[in-house]
Amino acid sequence: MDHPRSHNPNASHQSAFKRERGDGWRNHHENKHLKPNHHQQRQSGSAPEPNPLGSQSLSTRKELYERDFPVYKQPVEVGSFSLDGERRFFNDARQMRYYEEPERSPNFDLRDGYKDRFIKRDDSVKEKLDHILRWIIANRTKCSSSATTASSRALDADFVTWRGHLTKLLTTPYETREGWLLAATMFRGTLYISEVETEASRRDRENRTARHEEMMYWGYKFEQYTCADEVHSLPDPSGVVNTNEAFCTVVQTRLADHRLLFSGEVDCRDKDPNAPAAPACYVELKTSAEICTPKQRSNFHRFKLLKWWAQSFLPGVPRVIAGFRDHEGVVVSLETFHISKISHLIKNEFNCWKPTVCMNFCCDFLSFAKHVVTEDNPSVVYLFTWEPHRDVTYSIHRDSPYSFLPRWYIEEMTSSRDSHQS
Ligand code: 0WD
Ligand code: CA
Repeated sequence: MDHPRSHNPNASHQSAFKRERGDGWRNHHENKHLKPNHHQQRQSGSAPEPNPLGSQSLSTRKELYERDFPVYKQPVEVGSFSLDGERRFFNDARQMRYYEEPERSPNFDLRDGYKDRFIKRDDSVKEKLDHILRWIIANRTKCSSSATTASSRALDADFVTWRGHLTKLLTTPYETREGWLLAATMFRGTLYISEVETEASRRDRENRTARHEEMMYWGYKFEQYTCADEVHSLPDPSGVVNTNEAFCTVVQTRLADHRLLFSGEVDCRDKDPNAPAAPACYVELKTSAEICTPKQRSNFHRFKLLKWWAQSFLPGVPRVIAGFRDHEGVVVSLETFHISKISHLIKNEFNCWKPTVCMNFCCDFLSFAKHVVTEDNPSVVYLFTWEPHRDVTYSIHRDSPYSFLPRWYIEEMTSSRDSHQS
């Protein structure tokens, strides 16, 4: 095992960088995580520009992030939206579903309906941040900064993104298989982060086996067995599974000094009207292969629980209900995992993941992004690239196909800001 370089585990710094009030991001060379590196250039519609600060990168070595848990404010739900069976946006909770506790040994057949009652979302369509942006426009007053005259900031957030993108950041120090590409653009003082599909992930998507395609359906079928459309109705497993439909929560929170506004898809809520307010009433549903050997249990703890924890911890969803299924897609048992207890559950696992490493890495990546992304311009994209066993690097792309903030969003945000100020 290698040792951390000059890492002081007692240091209580909350960010990879030293920030001097009013001076923006300085002294970044003092930071051990940021190091000179060969600047990775990527192809785009135009030639990438040289990085003005010289070549820099961010280490993903987990040893560097084993410090005190950073401040993570309790996430607050500021709104929600729905996508219908044709993927149309609605600024309401019409797609909310209610969890119905199944009986002890349910025997759900997850293969039922795959051939004849399944409408699959077209996952070659890249929606980027569009649904979140639609929600922002419909809810300007909820997320606008009050100090509009002093700054050009339009939103009360440093970052706007999908929860799923943050999940990828949280798990990066432990990921050994799949890299990522995250595009970042600054517009009116807020950084928007949107994923770009990697070549490897596109290849995987285009070459899925029939078995894999079918297994992707199983998770949605499990939702249909356990969720009702109305608070007083029951689940209807005879219906059609349509994966265009979604209910998404929008939450606001803060990680150290990063104010975050993000959205995540929520499976269902507790049907008890006295359940705590959202997001505490939400339930995440998962399916997983049944665990028969100590090796399978260890892998489940080391890999799957990391992803489950990261995904639900971020928006403050307190529990995951897992359906364990056999090889034929029949659910044989159910288990509830409380997010706040997962870190205790894994403590006996040798060399296991640590929540603090996940959160500190995410925090330092966001600091790195704030430091790198300097030009406030929706046609400039800073593309952050990561491959396992490498550092995070970036390249800059002007007027390229990576640009992702739609014209309708820029125009709406610009005109309503001007009308507020005049
Ligand atoms: O187009 C894209 N590249 C992306 C679109 C990337 C990531 C997300 N999205 C958006 C979609 O608009 C969707 O409504 O995903 C939304 C959900 O966002 P999220 O909550 O931030 O994503 P994540 O936490 O990764 O996944 C949550 C659930 C998944 O449930 P499980 O239990 O399997 O984790 O959202 C579904 C899936 O049911 N999901 C997606 N739905 C639509 N498009 C996608 C996706 N790309 N990925 C996961
Ligand atoms: Ca789920």
